[in-house]
Amino acid sequence: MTDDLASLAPTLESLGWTPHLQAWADEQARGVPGRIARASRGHCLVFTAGGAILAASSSVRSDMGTAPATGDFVTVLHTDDGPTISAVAERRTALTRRAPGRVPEPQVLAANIDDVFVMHGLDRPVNFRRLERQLVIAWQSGATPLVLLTKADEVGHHEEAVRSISQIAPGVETLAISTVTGRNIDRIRERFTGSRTVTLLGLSGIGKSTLVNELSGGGVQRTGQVRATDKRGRHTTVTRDLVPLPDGGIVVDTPGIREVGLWDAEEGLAKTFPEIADAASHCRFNDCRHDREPDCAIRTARIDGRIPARRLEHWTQLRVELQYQQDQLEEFRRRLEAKDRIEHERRHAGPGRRP
Ligand SMILES: Nc1nc2c(ncn2[C@@H]2O[C@H](COP(=O)(O)OP(=O)(O)OP(=O)(O)O)[C@@H](O)[C@H]2O)c(=O)[nH]1
Ligand SMILES: [Mg+2]
Ligand SMILES: [Zn+2]
Repeated sequence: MTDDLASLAPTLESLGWTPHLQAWADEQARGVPGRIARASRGHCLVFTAGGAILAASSSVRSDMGTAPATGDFVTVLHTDDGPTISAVAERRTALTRRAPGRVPEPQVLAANIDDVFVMHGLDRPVNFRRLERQLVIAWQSGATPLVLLTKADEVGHHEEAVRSISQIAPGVETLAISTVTGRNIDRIRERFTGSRTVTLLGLSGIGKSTLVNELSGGGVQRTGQVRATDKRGRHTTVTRDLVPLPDGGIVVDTPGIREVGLWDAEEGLAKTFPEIADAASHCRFNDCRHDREPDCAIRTARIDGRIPARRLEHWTQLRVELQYQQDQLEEFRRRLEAKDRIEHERRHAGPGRRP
């Protein structure tokens, strides 16, 4: 059960605490160091040298503009109102998506991670577009993506799926795994050493928590059956939990996510579509729109068949999405500023000057 997380007592070193972080914590004047095991609205479960503690985090939200996320290194201050997160250390890496909803803002799914396991169930057809989106945010995070095809025991021929994914995920290791037969579980286990932190990403019901339990050798995380009719998961996991493994390494279990909105992901996009990014750098014009411009390397590569039409179409759509996002953010900021200005003027205009 997930509540077992609070009973774990990993050392700060095993969680990745470094002399560099210690120097940072010392600068914070007060507060005990720790790493966030689970971030919820308003409070976080934090692993500290003295065990796991529940700390309020609302003040940080307003003071620093950084909402603490699972995996963050923090300091916790014991105040009259109880433990409160007083500071969040700069993130080494962060898996970030656009938060669902109308307001353009980022949401950090996991911080200070080394690998992102992008997971798909072999019990249903692989959705290439979803996979590419996940790879964009995985690459953008600064961590290394790896594709895991789960439930290999349920299908006879997974070689074909692995092959087709290798084609659309160049440079990304792809493994078919099964927690039932143990296929490739040792290969995965090998990655978990020291304080190496891996986060899982994928739809509900594909076996994320089952893998966590397999790696941790116990039932740390609750798992749930998928619906037999359409293989849909039941959103069993509802929090992002940092689980230290007994033999080293740390895994972040996450709730299944369907919507992978991009947030500031130009670099991740280029790494996910390297053949297109490479061609783009050879266009005659720096601001080539890859439309009717002369000497457009992308168009040439497309005609030569070096860039598949489906890939180019998806890349183009994702670029448009990023641009739209940027425009929306600027518009949003402009409106906020205007609102602040009106507010400011209203406060500073004396009563006599009111119309
Ligand atoms: N056959 C087979 N079933 C598996 C495997 N891994 C997980 N399952 C089953 O898939 C179902 C869903 O597993 P979970 O681990 O709860 O899935 P999850 O990705 O954590 O789902 P959410 O928490 O809802 O996001 C359970 O019934 C598991 O027993 C596998 O390798 N093979
Ligand atoms: Mg789960
Ligand atoms: Zn071009």
